[in-house]
Amino acid sequence: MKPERTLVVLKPDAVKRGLIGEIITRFERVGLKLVACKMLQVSRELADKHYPLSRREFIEGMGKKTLENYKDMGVDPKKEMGTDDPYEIGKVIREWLVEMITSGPVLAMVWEGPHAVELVRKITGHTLPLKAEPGTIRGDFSFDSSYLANAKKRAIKNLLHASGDPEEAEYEINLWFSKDEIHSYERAEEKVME
Ligand code: IDP
Ligand code: MG
Repeated sequence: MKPERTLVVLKPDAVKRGLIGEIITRFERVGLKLVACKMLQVSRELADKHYPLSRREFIEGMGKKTLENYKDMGVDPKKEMGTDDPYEIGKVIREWLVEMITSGPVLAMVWEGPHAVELVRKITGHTLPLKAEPGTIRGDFSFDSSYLANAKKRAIKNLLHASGDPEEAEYEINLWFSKDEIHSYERAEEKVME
């Protein structure tokens, strides 16, 4: 099986809370290989490309997650956000996201291994930390929800970004890293797990 690669970005809330080591450890101990890593201040241009307005299903998906969270909590989306259209809600959230990811330094990484995309998402946990299982990064280190975030007109503080599928991973790795920033080496587990 060809090893997969996936992009992980520790967002400013993770960096500022001193959770870099804790988060890296979780990916390392499962057997994933860190093949690229850098700290950077994200520009508006990179943020716009990372959260592309043209990806309608992504924008709408964020709106849908918000609507689900509101339904669970008995909140009227029209009262809270002025609309119940998932695309319109998604566009507003995307702007908050761009503000958040450019608000301080982030740590961008590429992790490699079999099923890397799925494995990283599993360890990361649900988008809404309130819904994320204990044992996942988001479930263990945050309690944020759409309700709390939207009331303060900010993005959900869920500590990290992780590519959603292999196609997204390929696009994002090319966007964040040049070829010569991605390294190749062997981890001891590779022999044991053969
Ligand atoms: P993901 O990070 O789990 O892949 P996406 O649906 O891709 O989740 O959303 C991207 C980011 O947008 C989330 O990580 C979160 O920071 C933010 N976000 C998603 N839904 C909401 C919301 O309802 N309010 C505020 N921010 C949100
Ligand atoms: Mg996503």
